Amino acid sequence: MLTPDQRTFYDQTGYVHLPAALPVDLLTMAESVLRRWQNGIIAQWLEAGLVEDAGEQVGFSQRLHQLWIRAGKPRYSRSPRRDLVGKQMYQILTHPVLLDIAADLLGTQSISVHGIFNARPKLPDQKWTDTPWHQDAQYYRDAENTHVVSMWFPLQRVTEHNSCLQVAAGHQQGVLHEGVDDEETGFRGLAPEIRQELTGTSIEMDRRDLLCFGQKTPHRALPNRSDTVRWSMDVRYEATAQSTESGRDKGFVARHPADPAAVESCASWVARWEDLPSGAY
Ligand SMILES: O=C(O)CCC(=O)C(=O)O
Repeated sequence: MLTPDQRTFYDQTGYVHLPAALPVDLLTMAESVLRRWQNGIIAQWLEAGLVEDAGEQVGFSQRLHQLWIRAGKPRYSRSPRRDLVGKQMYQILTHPVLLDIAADLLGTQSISVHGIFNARPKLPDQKWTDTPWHQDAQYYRDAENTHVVSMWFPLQRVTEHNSCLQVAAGHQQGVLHEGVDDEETGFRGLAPEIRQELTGTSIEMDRRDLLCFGQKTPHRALPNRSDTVRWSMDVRYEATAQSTESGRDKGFVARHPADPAAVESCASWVARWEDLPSGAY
């Protein structure tokens, strides 16, 4: 739960960094989901003959990087979503700590998971994974005037050297720009002339820290200049009563004290992804 000062800071700036907010079990589950995703990617490289072995002896902070270099630096899904779906991802999305923080920020106990969540396996020397300045509402315009809180957490310490996020405070009035496709990365983002006006604050974070920001808060990731993987996850929540169409599409009601039967089960949610092929967004 947030302190009154943290809550005021979020309201005034559009973001709040919560040190040591996450329990160890949540990070352990996130790592397990990401290891499963990583095994799938490396299995594809093995099958395509790009690597000779799966490098299972290499540690989690290095393995994707080392195998990616050996494989000739192929492109892979930079924001996997469908391939994270399963029981553990459901447990992460419905973790009581995340739901309590969401309830605090959204001002309601009836919380829906927004259907856009991601992992970001970011390596050095990969311009195409460098997320440019954007507002999340540029990706779901129906939330321009509906509070959707994004929550971002790293699986290791992040600094300006290994791709921490930067946020620009005090821009919650509206969507600053409908969005352009960034020339270098293809990510949708703010137009260059708007980016120039933003003052970025680097949010350096430890494992177990959480960064929360609103759907209109401009943010970006700095490049990863380390020689290790920068692992992170981002998840989103909205008030069930005001849930958006884009949020409901692959999202679900996660907490509803007045009507517990409205909460969607893991099996029902997972079934809604079954028609999407592996690798789909
Ligand atoms: O992790 C990143 O590189 C970008 C994250 C982001 O932009 C988001 O969570 O909205």
